[in-house]
Amino acid sequence: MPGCDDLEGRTLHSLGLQILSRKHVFSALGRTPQPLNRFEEDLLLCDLKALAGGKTRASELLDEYVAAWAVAQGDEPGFPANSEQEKFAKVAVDWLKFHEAMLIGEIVPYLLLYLKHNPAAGEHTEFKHVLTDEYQDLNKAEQTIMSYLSANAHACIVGDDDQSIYSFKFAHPEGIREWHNHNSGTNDHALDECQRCPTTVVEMANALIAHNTNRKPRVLKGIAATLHHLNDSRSQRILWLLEELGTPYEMKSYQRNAQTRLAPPELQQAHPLGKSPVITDGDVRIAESGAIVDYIIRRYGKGAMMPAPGSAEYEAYAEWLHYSEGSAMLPLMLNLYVSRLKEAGAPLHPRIESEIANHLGYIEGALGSREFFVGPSLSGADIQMSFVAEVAKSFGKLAAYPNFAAWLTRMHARPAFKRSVEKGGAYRLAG
Ligand SMILES: N[C@@H](CCC(=O)N[C@@H](CS)C(=O)NCC(=O)O)C(=O)O
Repeated sequence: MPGCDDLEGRTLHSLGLQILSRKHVFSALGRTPQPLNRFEEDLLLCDLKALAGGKTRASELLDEYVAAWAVAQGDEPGFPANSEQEKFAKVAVDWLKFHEAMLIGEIVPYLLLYLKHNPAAGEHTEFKHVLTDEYQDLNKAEQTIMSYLSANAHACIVGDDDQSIYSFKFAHPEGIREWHNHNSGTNDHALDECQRCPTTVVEMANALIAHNTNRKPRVLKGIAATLHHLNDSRSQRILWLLEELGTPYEMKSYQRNAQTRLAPPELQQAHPLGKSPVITDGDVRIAESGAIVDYIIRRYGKGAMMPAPGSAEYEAYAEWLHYSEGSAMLPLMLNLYVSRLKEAGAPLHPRIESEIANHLGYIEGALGSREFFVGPSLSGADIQMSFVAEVAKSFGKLAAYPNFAAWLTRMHARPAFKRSVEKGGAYRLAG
């Protein structure tokens, strides 16, 4: 990408040290940005202990001196709060000047001091783009530095005032909330969708952050879909798909009635048809396997498990997604139901048998020696066609179609399929 070699990522301290090391900055501040080592700090404390009334007090006062600028939440470094601190700070700074040294904790306040009192300095226009990450964790003085450095640049701040964890370092999360007030024309991009955690975790986070004070109310969304899974059913393939993608998901289990094999009435709360699979995902609710496979892959697949739209392979992929339930399952389901009629169903069987043979023969030929239905790797087409093969096998009809049978064995050997069976409960069609 053009210009990417000019990008630099660094901490504010290292940037500060670099700027303070410039000759013109040195002559403006009169301080040498040579960080004082820990063991050298001991010498300073020894020299100042008489003034402070003991070495321990000297150490405390030194800490107070470097923290003062951050504690005060001001944009002026130092801010001694009382005469003891003021006297100590003055002598400490003289000592540091004499020894041509600087405390690490002075780098940021001195950078601020320099930028504030030298508005015409080149550093104010040095950068074209300034991107600050975790803005909510900077204290006010650090945020002021970033606004000086980006006043003439494109500024981008990234952060979340709900996640400010550095209160002990005087972080100023208000800075991100108030950014609009000081920067007209700001473009806000909300990142309200959690890409990592399932919905329950996000709901817990929402409940927790609702207690934060002074926040702008907003609700995080989880991106996980919920699969309403009926044991021993077509929804097994959706579980398998979710396991293949490794995307977070939630599963609500429903058990078939042991006698009737029908789904329990609760499934109607997920979808009026009362059948499985159903997925719910925010405002989305889908109750048809092919459409579910298509949605999940587009929504969570990050380009995997489907051919590029517009390609010839994509058309074949879409055809298999529809074909499975739209055509291939019909004679297999008729076989299931008509068999229950025993003798009464006999006149229908020849047509059912020939249609089953028609479809399985077609699938066998289309699959040929291919490893997968479409393209060089597993796709939604394989997921969607698996139930056809499983049901055909359960009727003892798959062995006559060796390509399709071997393909099913390969699919069932996949670790994600095995995981889906562990998660979904006993699946009679897996055998
Ligand atoms: N074509 C639909 C069929 C859905 C369907 O019939 N699911 C069956 C499970 S394999 C079901 O829920 N049966 C229970 C019932 O009808 O009570 C799909 O593929 O999603």
